[in-house]
Amino acid sequence: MSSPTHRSPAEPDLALFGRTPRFAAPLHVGRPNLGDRATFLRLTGEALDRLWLTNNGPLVREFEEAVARETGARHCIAVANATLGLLLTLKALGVRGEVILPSFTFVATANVVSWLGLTPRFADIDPATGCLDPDHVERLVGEDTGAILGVHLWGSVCDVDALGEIADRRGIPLVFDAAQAFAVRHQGRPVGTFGTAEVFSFHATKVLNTFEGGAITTNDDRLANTLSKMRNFGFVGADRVAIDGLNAKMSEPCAAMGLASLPGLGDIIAANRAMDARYREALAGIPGFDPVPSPPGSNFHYLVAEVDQQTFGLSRDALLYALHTEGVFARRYYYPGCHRTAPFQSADTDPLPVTEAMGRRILQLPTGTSVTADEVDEIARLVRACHEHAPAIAERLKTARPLNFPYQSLAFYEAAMAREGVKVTR
Ligand code: T4K
Repeated sequence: MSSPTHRSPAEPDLALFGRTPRFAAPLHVGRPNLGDRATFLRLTGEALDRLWLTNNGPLVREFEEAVARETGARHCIAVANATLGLLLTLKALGVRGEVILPSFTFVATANVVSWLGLTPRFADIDPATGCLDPDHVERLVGEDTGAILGVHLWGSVCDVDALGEIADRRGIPLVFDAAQAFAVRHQGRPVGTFGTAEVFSFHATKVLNTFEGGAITTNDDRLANTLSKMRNFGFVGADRVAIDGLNAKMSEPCAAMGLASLPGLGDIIAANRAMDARYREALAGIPGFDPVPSPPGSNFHYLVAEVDQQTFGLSRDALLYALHTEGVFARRYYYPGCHRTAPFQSADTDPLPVTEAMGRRILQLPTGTSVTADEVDEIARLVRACHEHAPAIAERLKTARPLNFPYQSLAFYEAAMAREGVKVTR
């Protein structure tokens, strides 16, 4: 990149052209929302005083009750993370054979299926929601299908009725990966009671976090009972192991973080909603840059947009490159789709045209309580500037080099350039 002193005055006001990046401190997708610090420290201090740090302690039990109340589910089983929650749920349900799931999800959803020795059958998604397309599920479901594993994405909820109908007809469980869907409502009903069971993530990057953590909610008494044993190695007494379990317990400090955050969750969602509206207003009318609508019951945790290369003037990845140079670490959840990742690319997969198209077009802009309204406006101005200077940026990228940023691997850069029709010579 040229240094600011050698900049041509006609060049765009962008870091790619040697200007100072807009954001000195990078903005991320997934900065944690922190709960009330004093409450967290008090609760954690009490756990230390009790010398009771994990193994179904009082804070974990209180957190489980709070999550059950929030979701309306009869049972909540707190776990160490959503990945283990999903693993235990499919295991406890005795799922065999094939599991139908979207490819358009975080790889954890598919990891769980393969770790259980089950066969993933990837189905396409509904372009309106990013969630499983029930018509494709219907075509995939057969004698070997052991379960349907839907994913509620970006604050949208799967077509729970259509999927429920297919699962009921086949007599197979319907499990929802609700990792991103805590406090999301669907037709007025909170996520947590759909299907056979739902699994939330409370990872640091989620709307409510327990550092690492997750929870399974279900109305099925037997399943809940099995799960609570399974997450504790299968123990049913001090030295009696009744079932095949593992260690998926949530610790007391993690539960303390959840308890310190839950009372403020309504405020966080209100702030998310305001940010969502501000983004939409500030981004309005940028050709080829279309924010994906947030459903009314969303937790508004993600701002997702689709980039149409033809109309915007740059590919999604070229835009990401330009944003990253400015300190805006937009992400592309979920590219390239699980079916194109190493562990799953040999799976027997139908064509997934919507998954492929969405994967190439979508990006997420920084959100969360650490992003200010002024920063939202500045990000929107930046996106607009990238559109206005698209030809100059595309030209500039031909000689740009990979950035030394966490998400700017050489492969990322090469893929971005390939979309611009430029082959990178190393
Ligand atoms: N199913 C679905 C649909 C999911 O989305 C997820 C998780 C799961 C299942 C599995 O849930 P868990 O087993 O994790 O409970 C992140 C999260 O690590 C992952 O939990 C999440 N989905 C996924 C959507 O996003 P990465 O690899 O993109 O995370 P990472 O480390 O790059 O963090 C994202 C951004 O957040 C960074 O730009 C920096 C910022 N950050 C992150 C952490 C951890 C912070 O500012 N502070 C932090 O402490 O996967």
